Amino acid sequence: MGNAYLEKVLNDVSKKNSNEPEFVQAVDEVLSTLEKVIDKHPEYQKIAMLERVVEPERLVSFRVPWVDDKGQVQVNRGYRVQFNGVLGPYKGGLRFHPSVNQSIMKFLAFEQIFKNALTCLPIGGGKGGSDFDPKGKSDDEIMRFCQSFMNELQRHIGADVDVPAGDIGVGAREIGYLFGQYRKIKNIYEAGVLTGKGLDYGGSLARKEATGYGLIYFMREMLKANGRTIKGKTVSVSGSGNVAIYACEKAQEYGANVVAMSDSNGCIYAPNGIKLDVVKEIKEEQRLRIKEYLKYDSSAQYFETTDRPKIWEIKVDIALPCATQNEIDLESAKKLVANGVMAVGEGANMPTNKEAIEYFLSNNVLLAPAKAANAGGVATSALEMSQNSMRYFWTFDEVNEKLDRIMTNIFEQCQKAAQEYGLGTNYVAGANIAAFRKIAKAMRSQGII
Ligand code: NDP
Ligand code: 2IT
Repeated sequence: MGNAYLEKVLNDVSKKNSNEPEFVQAVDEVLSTLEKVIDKHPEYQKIAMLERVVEPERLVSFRVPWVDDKGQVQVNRGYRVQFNGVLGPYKGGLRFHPSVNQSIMKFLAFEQIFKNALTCLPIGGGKGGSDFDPKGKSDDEIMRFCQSFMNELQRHIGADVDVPAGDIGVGAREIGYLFGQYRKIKNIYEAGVLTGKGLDYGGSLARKEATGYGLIYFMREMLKANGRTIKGKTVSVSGSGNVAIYACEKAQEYGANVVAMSDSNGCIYAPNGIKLDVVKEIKEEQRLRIKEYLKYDSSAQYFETTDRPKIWEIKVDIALPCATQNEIDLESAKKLVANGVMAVGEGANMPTNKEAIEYFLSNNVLLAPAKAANAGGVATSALEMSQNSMRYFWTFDEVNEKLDRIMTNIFEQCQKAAQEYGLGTNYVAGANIAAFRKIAKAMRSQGII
């Protein structure tokens, strides 16, 4: 890094958080693209702009005891990170997955600040979750866990304070149990305290589809700006959860041939095109493994995950990582490039590690960065908050049109910032610069807090 101030802050972050590799990675990825912006603003050092941006405003960690179906008490750890509230109430999802720890929570909350800034809606950055593993749990166990989690979380959230939503392992079912418990404890119908709610009690139409659809809207704009289209392209989508399913749906609608999807156990390859209704039935209804897909499509093949996901070895024009962080490393990136990949769209948060990002960019692969490309989910959450405030709701088409406009605008911001700084089609840097400028400006206006 050419800027001494940036270098110092990054070194300090690495030292202070040496046991938080994902968090340090996320900070490094942002700071390493901000050199020219920081050069332009020497005054930032005196007001410790970067030191403040990398330090969470608040972080809570709490005990979550719950009783399993056998009557045994289990204990998990819950978190909420309220990273930066300069642009609005803290906003970001809850992740329930055994891998959750403070490093993962902080990296996700940090990314969320920038993503939320790009939406141009009034939302700050936060994230939370637990190391609870929802796999194999009964519906009753999920409910008891969510209730216990909310017993503590309710002290820290509110429609104008901090508004959680879903993420890995947290969907409409979990949000329903969380909302019910919040309402019971607080004795208030505060619809805007959570987003991703069911449509029958304050949820927004198109929120379920928003992250996946938004990713494809961003991809459409990125390809258009480079004289290409999605139509007729071969696509792989990792994961088979909320983001993956609706990215697949919109890509298919745009005329792509989606040939592969996955879960943590392995991937399916369906050269004739994924039958999405089957995936929805397996994942949204039955909550089973993706391998079950073979029962419904005799031309499909299944590859078990070993040391790294097999899905990136499949030849495609467009790869859409929609599962989890660091799912594409340098080795996988090399396979994708060798197979002629033209574009990568990050539906998951930080799915591509730093070496893989650099490899894609230096091989002229168009890369749609997570902070920008998957912002459709949180943007539509903010639209859910608006509807709740108005005590009104918009139709599916109204929300979807707003989402499309927001994603198009996010792409334009990334493109403009990249052009302004002579970075060509490096939308990774473009996204970071556009978001950082907005956050820094607001932080300066609000004084040293
Ligand atoms: P879901 O829980 O609905 O689905 C997650 C999918 O990813 C599942 O197929 C899961 O497989 C797979 N997966 C999760 N962890 C791993 C892992 N460690 N290794 C391999 N596969 C894994 O989550 P979402 O679809 O909501 O989230 C997916 C990604 O998108 C996450 O990175 C999330 O942060 C990001 N995101 C989500 C948004 C949203 O609105 N939901 C918004 C923006 C980003 P398995 O079932 O086997 O665990
Ligand atoms: O990573 C994300 O942006 C999300 N999980 C969605 C957050 C939200 O508040 O809708």
